[in-house]
Amino acid sequence: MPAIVIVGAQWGDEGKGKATDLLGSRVDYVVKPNGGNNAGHTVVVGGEKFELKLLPAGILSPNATPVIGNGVVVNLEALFEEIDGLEARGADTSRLRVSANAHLVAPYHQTMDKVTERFLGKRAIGTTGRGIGPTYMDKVGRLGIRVQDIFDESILRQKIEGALRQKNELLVKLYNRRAITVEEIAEYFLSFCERLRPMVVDSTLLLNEALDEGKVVLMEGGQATYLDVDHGTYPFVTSSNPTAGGASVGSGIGPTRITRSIGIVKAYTTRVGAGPFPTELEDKWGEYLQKTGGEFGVNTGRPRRCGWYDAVMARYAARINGFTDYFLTKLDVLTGIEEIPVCVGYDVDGTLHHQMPVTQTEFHHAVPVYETFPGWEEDITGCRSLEDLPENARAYVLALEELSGAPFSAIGVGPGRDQVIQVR
Ligand code: 2SA
Ligand code: GDP
Ligand code: MG
Repeated sequence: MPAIVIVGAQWGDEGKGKATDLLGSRVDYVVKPNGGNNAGHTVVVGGEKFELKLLPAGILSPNATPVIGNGVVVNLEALFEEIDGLEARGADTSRLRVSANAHLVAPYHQTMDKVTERFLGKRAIGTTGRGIGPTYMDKVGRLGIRVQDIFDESILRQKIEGALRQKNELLVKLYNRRAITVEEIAEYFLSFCERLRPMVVDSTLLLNEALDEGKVVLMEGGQATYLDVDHGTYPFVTSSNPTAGGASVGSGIGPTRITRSIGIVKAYTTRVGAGPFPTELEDKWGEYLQKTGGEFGVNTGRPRRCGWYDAVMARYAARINGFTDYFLTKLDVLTGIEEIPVCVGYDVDGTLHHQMPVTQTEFHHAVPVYETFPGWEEDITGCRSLEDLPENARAYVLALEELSGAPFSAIGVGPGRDQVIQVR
């Protein structure tokens, strides 16, 4: 009954989509437990590039059933747009199941997201503008609208009315926008009923029964540990729990059933959006990593900030998520760099830290302490075993493993499905 969870160990875009795809042929269900269409997962199959947003990347695994879990916030317009796009390219999306308890993103959530960011000014989070934060706010504030609600028109209208009362106050009085009517929102949601109905299930029953039958369930976390609203660089985070514990809540699979927790970590670090980033490079190396690694948002196209590998962050992520192993990705991007610095600790106002500092202020003041490793020139994209790697690349990988708090079980050497070194 193995339930496996995949978690981003940094600020996202570590290659979780590829990792899911890699495991896809060995799993029966792939469930997305958190986030929404703020995610962006790239999978390259046979040279063809697929970009998944709201759908789990597991939708591309022909034998797996993809599930949108209860912890996800669903934009129905985006959902059907994505389904249609995939179908047009020949993918089969007919197995997709959606939790009756997942919350829905309404058009007013997107408005609130954008307006709030504008009002925050210099303190803006740099959200994706997809309405994710406001939808989770309504969920926790008990003003949310769930998938199941749109199949009961009278309940739907009552809920919309409750949600709009407070929103319209804000929109009209504070944000100088027009009031939204119950009718327009009800109409919007009801227009999706017919298409959505056959997909809606009790996803916790489906997944737990599958585990009872000995099937393999993969939980595909969106975003990442440092974007977690509890464990990340708050307030510069998303509004869900993209960590292993959050995957349990967001899919209804009890923690005792999770047998493997895989951290996905890039051989360097990137971040999109605002917030502290100790190893960020604002020099030619930052530009080099961005260009060579193709570091641009899948969803918004925003350039990603780039920096060296941060082992302090990796150790913290291993602790928070109880990682059993790591997939190291994008090692090939470092090819050609003469000397590769790795952050092994922080100097915070004169004090050396080997673990994450406790406070936000300390993390903002953290100056990386680097250890430097010799680079390699050889093309490694064709390597398929540790022995195939040039000596310096192998030494770099082994050093990172030693510093990161969990063993490396796979190493990515290119975006393709087969460009991977299986270590164990
Ligand atoms: P939000 O929209 O409320 O979740 O934004 C809050 C913060 O979370 C960050 N965030 C992300 N960071 C990296 N990748 C994400 N997905 C896309 C991708 C991003 C894109 O895969 O490239 O296309 O821009 C993602 N989603 C949310 C966000 O930048 C804020 O810092
Ligand atoms: P996710 O959000 O964690 O799924 O990651 P994204 O898809 O947003 O970004 C990761 C990017 O790196 C994608 O363009 C992948 O195709 C690419 N990628 C994944 N693994 C590797 C790797 O080992 N090498 C290279 N060069 N690219 C990779
Ligand atoms: Mg991404």
